[in-house]
Amino acid sequence: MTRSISPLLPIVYAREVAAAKARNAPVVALESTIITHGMPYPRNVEMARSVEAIIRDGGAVPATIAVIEGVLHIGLEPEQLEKLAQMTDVMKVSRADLAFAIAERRTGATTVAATMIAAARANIAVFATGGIGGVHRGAEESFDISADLEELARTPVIVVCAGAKAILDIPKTLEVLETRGVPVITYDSDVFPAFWSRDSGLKSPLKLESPAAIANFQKTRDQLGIDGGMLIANPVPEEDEISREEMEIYIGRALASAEREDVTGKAVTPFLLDAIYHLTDGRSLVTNIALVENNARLAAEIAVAML
Ligand code: PSU
Ligand code: MN
Repeated sequence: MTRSISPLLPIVYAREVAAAKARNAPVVALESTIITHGMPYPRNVEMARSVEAIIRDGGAVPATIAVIEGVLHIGLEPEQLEKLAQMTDVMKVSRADLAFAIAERRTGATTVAATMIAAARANIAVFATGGIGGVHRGAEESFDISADLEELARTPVIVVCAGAKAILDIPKTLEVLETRGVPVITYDSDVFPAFWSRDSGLKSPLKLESPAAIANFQKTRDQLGIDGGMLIANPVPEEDEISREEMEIYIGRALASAEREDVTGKAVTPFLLDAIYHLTDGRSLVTNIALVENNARLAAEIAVAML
């Protein structure tokens, strides 16, 4: 581990990430909320390890990001990853509470928004995840819109995801991204994917067919001085998908129990994911793992293409 000499921010780079940065090798950031709040142990840590291995196979270096006892970690050593995956009282930190977790020496898992902030600070241009947060169904009443969308608008990181989960209002999510100037590019498909399903029923705003084209698009944005992030939607592989019609049934039931149990705020996304896991007898988790792995593969290719 390389302890940064900055007296300002407690930040630590994992050995592998520090070495990669020293030789200017491509690095792919990974979030940790998906580990602590998105999947049960031990499947969560198995997923985290396999995603890291896929990024290495793709010629890049993985940097899983988390706050551990007040220190911002850019890359976790294997024992740290294992320990985090087993913990049950980890904060879920987004833009609003990333600094809080550090200042109060807490342990926090970073969401897409907080991971983007940390990645940008560490000069990491590409980040792989499962699904982003978005505009929740019923947002016109609840005002529940993920801070991930605002972060995509302001922080220059390429986020590779499998679209937005159909537990969200996908049309409104795409509208907000358009308003905030975030390019939404579906990889090799005309339709925007819906996480577990390849097709959300909506046309993708933009489409690109190679990692080189994505890297070139980002270069052109830089040349124009356009800041902010971009979203790459990578449809789940066909053999792993669960159809939209089938998911819609489970989503309806999960949303109904969230309403019955009065779940609000940060607890909403983890609650729905867990409810759907049970409703599908664990099949949603198999799909979730497959799509994150698929995104890690593409993110490594993009990071390599950006060199
Ligand atoms: N999607 C998943 N699993 C997750 C999340 C999203 O399949 O764990 C997490 C991500 O970290 C995302 C966060 O940034 O949920 C969004 O939460 P909220 O809607 O509270 O902003
Ligand atoms: Mn929310």
